Amino acid sequence: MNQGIKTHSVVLVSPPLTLEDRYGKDMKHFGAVTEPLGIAYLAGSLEEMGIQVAIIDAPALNLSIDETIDKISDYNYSLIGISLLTPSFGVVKQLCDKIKDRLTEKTIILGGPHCTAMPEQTLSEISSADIVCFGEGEETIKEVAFDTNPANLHKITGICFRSAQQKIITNKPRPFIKNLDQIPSPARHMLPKDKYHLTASRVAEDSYCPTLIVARGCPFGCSYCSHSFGRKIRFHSVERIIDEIKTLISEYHITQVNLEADTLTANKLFVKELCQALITEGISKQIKWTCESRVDTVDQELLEIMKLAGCWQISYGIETGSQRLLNMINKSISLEQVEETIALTHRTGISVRGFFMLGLPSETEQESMETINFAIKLNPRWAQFTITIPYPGTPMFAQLDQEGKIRHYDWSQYNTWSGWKKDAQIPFIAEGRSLESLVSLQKLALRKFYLRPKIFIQFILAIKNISDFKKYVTGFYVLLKSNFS
Ligand code: B12
Ligand code: SF4
Repeated sequence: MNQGIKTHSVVLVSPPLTLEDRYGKDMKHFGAVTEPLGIAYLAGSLEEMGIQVAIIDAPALNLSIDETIDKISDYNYSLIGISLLTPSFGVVKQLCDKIKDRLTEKTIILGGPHCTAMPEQTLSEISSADIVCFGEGEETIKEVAFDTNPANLHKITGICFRSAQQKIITNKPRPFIKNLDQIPSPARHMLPKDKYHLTASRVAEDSYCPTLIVARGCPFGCSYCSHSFGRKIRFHSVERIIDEIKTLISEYHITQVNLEADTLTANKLFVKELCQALITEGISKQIKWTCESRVDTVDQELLEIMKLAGCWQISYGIETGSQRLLNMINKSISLEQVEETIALTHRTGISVRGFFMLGLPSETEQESMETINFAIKLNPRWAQFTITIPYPGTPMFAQLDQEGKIRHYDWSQYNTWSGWKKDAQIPFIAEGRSLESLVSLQKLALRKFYLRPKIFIQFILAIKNISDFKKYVTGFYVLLKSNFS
C-alpha cells in the first residue's frame, strides 16, 4: 500500500467481465451493456470536491484484463477503485493481482454489492486489494482519497482494511445517506455513452436509453434479494429527478429513459407527484420511460397517471407460478394479485415484462412447469427466466449456507445465466434436481414462451428497421439452436 502519501487522484474501474462471461456464447448477443452508475456516482462526488478522477469502463470499451491495466497506468493515478458484483469476483481478483505486480505503489479499494455483503471475506480472499468499502461509497471514497495511511484509515466508517501488520480491521458501518439530493449526479460525461445499449426487451426505440436512479432501498423482504441499499426507501426529490431528466434531454438528446428504483411504486403518492411533474413540464411528450415494480404496489389510478406521464413498460417480479414457492421466498403476493395486476396493466396500455425464477429451493419439476405455464397464461410482452442463484448477502444464501446446501463458493459461477456457458457449476441445486435439467428447463421456458405464433406475429409487427430485424432473427436462431444443444 502507498504508505502515508496523500492521495488526490482516483481512477475508478468497471472490471472487464465480458458479455460472453456473463451469458455464454449464444446468449451474449442479448446482454445489456449499461452505465456503471455506482462508480459514476463516486466520480461525481470526487469531482465536486476538486479531486482528479477518471473512469475506465472496461466492458463497454471491450478491454481485456491487460488492456485495462495499460489504461490504468496511462492515468498514473495513485488510488484505484474497482467495483465488484459477485460474478465478477474472478476477473477482479486477477485484475488486482496483476495491478499489484505491475504497479506496486498503487492503493486498491474495492466496493459494490459483493463487498457490502461480505467485506472482510472479500479482503481476505483478494489479498492484493488494500481496502474494501461496504455500503454506499460516495462519502467513503472522498475520505479515502484524502488519506490512505493505514494509521488513519481506522477513522473512516464503512471500510475494512489491512493494517501495517497485515491484520484485517473492520470499521463501523457508515449510515445510509439520508438526503439523496445531497449527492451530485453521476459523472456521465466520463462515460463512453455510445457504447451502451439495453436489451431489446427494455427499449421503446433503437436509441440511447440511460438509467436514472430515482430511489434507493426497499421495504420488502424477498429472500433472494441482497437489499444492498437497506430496507428503508429513500427518494430523490421530484425537482432533482426532473432536473436530471432535463439535463439528459438537453445534453444527450434522449427520447427514452429507465427510471431505476428497487420498487418505484412502493410510495404511490411520490409516483403521482413525479408523474404530475413530468406532465406539467411537458417531459411526458418528449420521452418514454420504463420502471420496475411489484404487482401489489400499483392500482388503476396509478397506472393511468403513469401511462399519461410517458411510462410505456413496467417490469414486474413475478418469480414463480406456485403459491407455495411465492410464500417460501417471502414475496408477499398471491397468484391472483399477479393475474389481476398484469391484466390491469395491459388494459391501461402499458407493456409488461415479467421476471421468473427456476430452481428455487425445494422446487419440484412440476412446479417449474407451473411457472412456465403461468408465464404463458399471463402473456407479458417479454419474459425472463433465470436460474436461482443464492447471492451472498441474501436471506436465501444465509439459510442454505447454514443448512450446508451451498455446493461451492466459487463466486465467478454465481451467475443466473450459467447454464448457457460450458463447464458451468451453479452453487445451489434443489434436492432431486440436476444442473442439466435446470438448464434444459430454462431453454424449454424460453422456447415455449417465445416460439408461439402469437408472439412471433407480435415481433414481426414490431420490426421497424434492419437492426430490429437482425436482433429478432438472431433471437429466434438461438432459441431454435438451444433445442439441439
Ligand atoms: C441496473 C442493475 C443491473 C444492470 C447494470 C449493472 C451495473 N453495471 O451496474 C445489469 C442488467 C447489467 C445487471 C446485471 C447483473 N446484476 Co444487477 N442490478 C442492477 C440494479 C437494479 C441497480 C444497479 C445500480 O445502478 N445501482 C445504483 C448504484 C449507485 O449502486 P451500486 O452500483 O451498488 O454502487 C454503490 C455502492 O455499491 C458503492 N460502490 C460500487 N462500486 C464501488 C467501487 C468502489 C471503489 C467503492 C469505494 C464503492 C463502490 O458505491 C456506490 C454508490 O453508493 C441493482 C439493484 C440495486 N439496488 O443496486 C442490481 C444488482 C446490483 N444486480 C445484481 C445481480 C445479482 C446481477 C447479476 C449478477 C445477475 C445475473 N445476470 O447473473 C448481473 C451481473 C452483471 C455484472 N456486470 O457482473 C445484485 C448484486 C448482488 C451481488 N452480490 O453482486 C443486485 C444488488 C440486485 C439485488 N437486489 O440483489 N444489474
Ligand atoms: S426483489 Fe425487489 S421487491 Fe423484493 S426486496 Fe428486492 S428490491 Fe424489494
